[in-house]
Amino acid sequence: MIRGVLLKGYGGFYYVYAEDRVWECSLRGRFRVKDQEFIPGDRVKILPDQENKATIEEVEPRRNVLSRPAVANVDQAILVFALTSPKPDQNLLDRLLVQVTEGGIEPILVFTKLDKFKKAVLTNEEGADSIGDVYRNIGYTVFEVSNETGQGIEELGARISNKISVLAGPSGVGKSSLFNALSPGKNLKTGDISIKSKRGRHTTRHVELMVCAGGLVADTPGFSSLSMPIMKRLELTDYFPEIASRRSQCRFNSCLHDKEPNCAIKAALEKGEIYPKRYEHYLIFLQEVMEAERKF
Ligand SMILES: Nc1nc2c(ncn2[C@@H]2O[C@H](COP(=O)(O)OP(=O)(O)O)[C@@H](O)[C@H]2O)c(=O)[nH]1
Ligand SMILES: [Mg+2]
Ligand SMILES: [Zn+2]
Repeated sequence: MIRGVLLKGYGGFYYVYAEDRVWECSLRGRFRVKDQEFIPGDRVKILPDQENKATIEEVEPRRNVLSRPAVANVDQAILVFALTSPKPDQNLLDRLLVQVTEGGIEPILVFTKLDKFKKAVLTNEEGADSIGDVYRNIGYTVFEVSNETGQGIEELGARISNKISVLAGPSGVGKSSLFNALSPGKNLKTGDISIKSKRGRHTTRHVELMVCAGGLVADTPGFSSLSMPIMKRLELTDYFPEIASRRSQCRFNSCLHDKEPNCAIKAALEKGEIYPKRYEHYLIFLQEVMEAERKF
């Protein structure tokens, strides 16, 4: 038997990537009886039959599962935003960072269209850090790339090989272009926003993993907003590294870093050690988390 990864299910068959090629697989009868649902990313053992055909004999337990789109065993989420056109939506970016890390998945930030935006993106006043530096300083892994000139693509490719990744980010930022830049020769449609939006959100069902830069990558359709995961209000700081590292210095253990006295986070904010936008988003998300808490 050969170990492989399920890329997609389509038309009653499952397509499995193993030993550098794609196998068209059917299921063993016992799997059908169990009505087990297989999703891209599932690690399977297949028994080759003829040519490129095989049967799935075993499925390994999942390490994690991402929903919307459903992908199993995700090693990392590549959050894609453009440096310009469209301007990066930092609320959405911070929201995705919370969601992804809450799901136990490592985020990688990729800012595209570097060719269009050679100068640093100023966050506040002149001389402020570029958006890439903002997130690098907090401790995230950041790449700035151009899908046009290929700048930064090789370095990102090295981070993708031998891993299962999902691409997420709003539409128009260059996710499909990034996929193409990472795997020249296999063209994914780019810039087809009008065609895509006709099919709308239902395209999420057809998520598939594709071989890209020596790894497996799922290109997800664009989205514009997402709600906070259900959690306790005090847990939100777990997903803001710059708050998590300072919260033990607050006067109260239960400090929410909002209106409490002697708050180390507010002190750091005043000293310019925490980015105001990040803190602003923390407060917005805190409100959402508390509202969801009340409903339970
Ligand atoms: N100048 C420039 N244009 C880009 C870059 N990446 C994508 N684009 C353009 O941005 C538009 C949207 O790209 P697409 O890959 O379809 O975005 P998606 O909706 O995230 O998949 C297309 O017209 C691309 O040609 C880049 O790095 N530089
Ligand atoms: Mg696309
Ligand atoms: Zn505090």
